[in-house]
Amino acid sequence: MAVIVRWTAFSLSSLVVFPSPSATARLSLPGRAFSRFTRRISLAASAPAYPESGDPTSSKVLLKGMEFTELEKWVKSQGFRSGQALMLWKCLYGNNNWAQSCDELAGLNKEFRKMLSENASLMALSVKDVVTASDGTRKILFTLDDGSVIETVVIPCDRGRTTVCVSSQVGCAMNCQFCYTGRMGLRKHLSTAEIVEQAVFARRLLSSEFGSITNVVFMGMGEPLHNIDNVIKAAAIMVDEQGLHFSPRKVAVSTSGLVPQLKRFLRESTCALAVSLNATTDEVRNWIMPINRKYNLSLLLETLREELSSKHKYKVLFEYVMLAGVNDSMEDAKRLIELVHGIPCKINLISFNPHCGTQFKPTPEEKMIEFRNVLAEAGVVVFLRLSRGDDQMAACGQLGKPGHIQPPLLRVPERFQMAV
Ligand SMILES: *[C@@H]1O[C@H](CO)[C@@H](O)[C@H](O)[C@H]1NC(C)=O
Ligand SMILES: *[C@@H]1O[C@H](CO)[C@@H](O)[C@H](O)[C@H]1NC(C)=O
Ligand SMILES: *[C@@H]1O[C@H](CO)[C@@H](O)[C@H](O)[C@H]1NC(C)=O
Ligand SMILES: CC(=O)N[C@H]1CO[C@H](CO)[C@@H](O)[C@@H]1O
Ligand code: SF4
Repeated sequence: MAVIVRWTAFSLSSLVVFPSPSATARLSLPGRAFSRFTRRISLAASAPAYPESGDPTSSKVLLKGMEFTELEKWVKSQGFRSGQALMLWKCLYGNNNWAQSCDELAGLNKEFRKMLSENASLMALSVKDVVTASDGTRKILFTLDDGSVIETVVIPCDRGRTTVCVSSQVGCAMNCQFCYTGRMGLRKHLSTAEIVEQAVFARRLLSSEFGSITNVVFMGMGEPLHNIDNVIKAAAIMVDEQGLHFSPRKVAVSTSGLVPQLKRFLRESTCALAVSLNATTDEVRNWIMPINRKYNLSLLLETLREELSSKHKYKVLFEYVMLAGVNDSMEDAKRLIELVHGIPCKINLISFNPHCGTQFKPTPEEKMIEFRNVLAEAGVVVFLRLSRGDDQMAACGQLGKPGHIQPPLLRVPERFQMAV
């Protein structure tokens, strides 16, 4: 695909030759960190990089699939102390550690390391490639055990905020009409370890360059709440205070609106929820987000209104991608105000990223600003998010590579024939 070709291959040598001065100052062991990546990436280019993670018949325990209490239980069952479990946890997730192999578990007792090398696996994914967009956005491609490929995007931002956008599935079943990943259909759910590893690896690879990676959004490939067990667990591991220690407010799971799962998420997880609204009428939403045929707008919003009334200070984030002639009229702005009335929320207005083969066009910037102003004047908390990385296909919601067999594009409602 032409747009993909514009990604420049991630050049490790340039990274080593020109590390930013602040990065060198901040990281205590820059040489060590970089040399690990060199090895990792060059190995990925040849054969199986980490055989222990590539063998599906292996009986090894996947360490990153466990919350701390489970890890502790397992470590004890192997005859070691819980203090050792905590040290291991810190090796896996602590700053400037992010251990990927037993060689990197310096400081752990020798017996314990031997047991781990025999019985545990530290890696759940192999890195295939890392590519850089012109705006600095990084895309990391990982290979799974079965050979399928997932993508993780790291988006640096000013003001010391860097976001990693993680995938939760290979492909996606939701068939949103604007979405590139949706064109793949669902191939499989990612395990907890595969989800956690994306965030750990992003920190390991890019902390020295970008500073701390502070935010996680589940907005890569897949509908996270379709894989809710693994997603809730992965999010819990990410916010563990002894480990990765992301703030729960800064780990956001983004859903297209699976209502029963959304309810469960709000009850069981401390992390943030984002809901892709993207339309203000069932007619439009049924078309661009077919999940709406199962869980319609009023059910979705009523559920949020009920669930959030008891959660103090909790705000849901609504994502609203603006499509020229489809959902960007001033009537839409007014309907949107009505729809979110009584729900503690923020609204992100996002400019649409055109990609190959899409039927939609982005709303012009002036019109987005006008739309924003209507909402703001009504007292709605609203942000404009102009897209990043769009020339590189790295923005969230357009990851993946559609195969030859694609889910059907839905019939365009009569009224919108002009818009597409
Ligand atoms: C690996 O696990 C098995 C089964 O629990 C145990 O018998 C064995 O001793 C472990 N290996 C090491 C080196 O501790
Ligand atoms: C939305 O869904 C609910 C529950 O399935 C149903 O009772 C209601 O009639 C639907 N509303 C509309 C406008 O279709
Ligand atoms: C809808 O919302 C999701 C999540 O924010 C986003 O990825 C997608 O591109 C949106 N698109 C449209 C057109 O609704
Ligand atoms: C739901 C709906 O009617 N949406 C509107 C979206 O915006 C276009 C043009 O700006 C209108 O024509 C649609 O009616
Ligand atoms: S926007 Fe999200 S939920 Fe919809 S098809 Fe794409 S990945 Fe799936």
